[in-house]
Amino acid sequence: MSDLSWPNPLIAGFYPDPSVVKVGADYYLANSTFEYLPGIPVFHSTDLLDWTQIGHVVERPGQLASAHVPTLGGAWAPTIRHRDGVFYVVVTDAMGRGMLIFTATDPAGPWSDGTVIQGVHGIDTDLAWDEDGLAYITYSGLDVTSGEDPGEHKGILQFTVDLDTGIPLSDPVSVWSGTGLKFPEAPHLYQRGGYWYLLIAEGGTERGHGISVARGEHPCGPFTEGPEVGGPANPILSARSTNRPIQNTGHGDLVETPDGGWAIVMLGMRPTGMTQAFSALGRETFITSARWEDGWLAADPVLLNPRPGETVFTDDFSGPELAPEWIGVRRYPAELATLAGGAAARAGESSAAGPVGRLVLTGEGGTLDAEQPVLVGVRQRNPWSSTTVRVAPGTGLGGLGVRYDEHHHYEIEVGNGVVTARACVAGIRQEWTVPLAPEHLVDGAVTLGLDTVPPDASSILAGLTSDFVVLSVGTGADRVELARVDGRYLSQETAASFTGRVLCLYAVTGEVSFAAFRYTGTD
Ligand code: 6LW
Repeated sequence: MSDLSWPNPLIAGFYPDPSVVKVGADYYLANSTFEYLPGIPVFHSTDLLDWTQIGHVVERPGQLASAHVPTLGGAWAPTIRHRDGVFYVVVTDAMGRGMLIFTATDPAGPWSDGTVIQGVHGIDTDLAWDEDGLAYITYSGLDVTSGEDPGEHKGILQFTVDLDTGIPLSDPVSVWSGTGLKFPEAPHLYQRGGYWYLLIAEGGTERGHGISVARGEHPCGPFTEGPEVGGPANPILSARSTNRPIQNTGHGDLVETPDGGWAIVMLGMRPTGMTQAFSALGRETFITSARWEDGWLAADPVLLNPRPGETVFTDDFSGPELAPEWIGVRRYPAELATLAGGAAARAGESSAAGPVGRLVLTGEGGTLDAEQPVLVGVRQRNPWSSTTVRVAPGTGLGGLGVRYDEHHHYEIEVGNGVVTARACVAGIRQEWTVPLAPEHLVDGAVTLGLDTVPPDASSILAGLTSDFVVLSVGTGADRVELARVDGRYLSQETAASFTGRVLCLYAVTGEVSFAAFRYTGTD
C-alpha cells in the first residue's frame, strides 16, 4: 500500500499531535485536545484511510485538571500503545496534573482515572517496552506543569517506569536530541531488525517543523544519525522553506500499513495565502508513506489530497445523547446541554419550524470571553463552510460563533429584540446590530448563519489571504448579512493557541434553544 495515494488531511480539523497503534488488523489513533472536553478522541480504522471516532480517553471530571486550565494547557500530545491486551495512553496534562498514564482494555473506553508519573516534568511522553517488558518513557524536556516560565529546553530525555504506580525506576537521562534545530520533541521509540529507532520532531511546530531519526542497539541508546550522503538525511520529513500546500509537518508516529508497507501519521497545517499565509483550521492529522532504506527510515513528502465531495455534519438533537463530535471548553457538553423533544422527533413528529429535537443551553452571564463559556462546539473541518442553526432565544441571549480561543472569536447572537454580530480579536471588538425583523422569527426561532468563504481576488492582492467569515440572519430572500469579517485573525498564526476553529452554539443569559444544526464544507 506504500504507493497508495493517501487522503490528506487524514482527519480534518483541529486534530493535532496524532499517535497511532496497530493491533492485529485494527488501527487506533489519538490526538491532543488542550482545554476542550471530552479530551483525547480515539479513532478506529481497519485500512488507515477511513477513521471512525469510537470514544474519548478523558470523559469524566478528575481525569485531567481542566476546570481552570489556562488556554494552551490541558491534554498535550498523547502516545497510544498496546501490550498484553491493555491499551495505554501516556500524555501530559499541561499546567494540570502533569505526565499521566491512562489504561483501558477496550479503546472505546472507559479509560482509567490516570496515574500521575511522579516527580518528572515534561511533554510529549512516549511509551515503549524492551524485550524484558521494562517500560521506557521517552519525552521532551520542557516543563509546562506549573504554567510558569518553563526555562531551558532540556532536549529529549528518558527514564524507566513502573506503569502501575507511575513511580520512575531510573532518573531521566538525555538521549539523542536531534540535529540542533529548535524544540526537539514528540519522541517515539520503535524496535525493528535489531535496532531501536528514535523518531523525533524538531524545528518547532511552526513552518520549520520536521521529523528526524536516529538509531541504536538498545532502547536507551546511544543513538546515532544516518549517513549524510547515500542515505536519507535528517530531517527525513519537513515542508520548511517550500511552498507545498501542507506546511508545519512534524510530530509523527510510524505505523505498518495493512499490506506490510510503512507510513508516518503526523500533524500539519493548510495555510492559505500568497505571502504571509494563515491556517484557519489549526493543526490537522496527515499521513505519508515511509520506507526502509539500508536500515534507515525515509519518508515521502506529504501531499494534499482532500476527500472529494462535501463534508456534511447535521444534528437535529433527537438522539439520546450528544454526538461525540461535540466538545466544551473546560466543561463537558453533557454538563451544559439538555436535549429536549428528542423522543417526539424520533417518533417522526415535527413542527412547522422543523425537527422537534432541541438542544438547550442556560446562560450564566459569561460571553465567549469567559473561562468557562456556556458553549458546545464542533470543529470546522473544511476551509470553505456553511453553518446554520435555528435559535429560539426565549427571554435569553445566545447564538452561533466560531472560536479559536477566548480572545479570538466571531459570533452572531439573538436576544432582547435584536440580532448582533461581533468580532473579538485580542481584546479589540466590533459589533453590528440590527433589530430582529418579524420575518426572521418563525415559531419563536431565527436561523443564524456562519459561512467561511474564499477571499476575492482584490483581497488576496491586498494581503487579505485567509477567508472571510460571514455572519447572517434569516434564510432565502430574507437573509441579511450583518458582517463579513477577515478570517486571518482566527488562525493558528494569529491566535497562536494550539487548537483550531470550533463552531459553537452558546448562551449568555437565559434558556436558549437550538434546533437543526447543519454544517457543510468543501476543500
Ligand atoms: C506538542 C509538541 C508540539 O506537545 O506542540 O508540534 C505541542 N508539536 O510536540 C502541543 O501540541
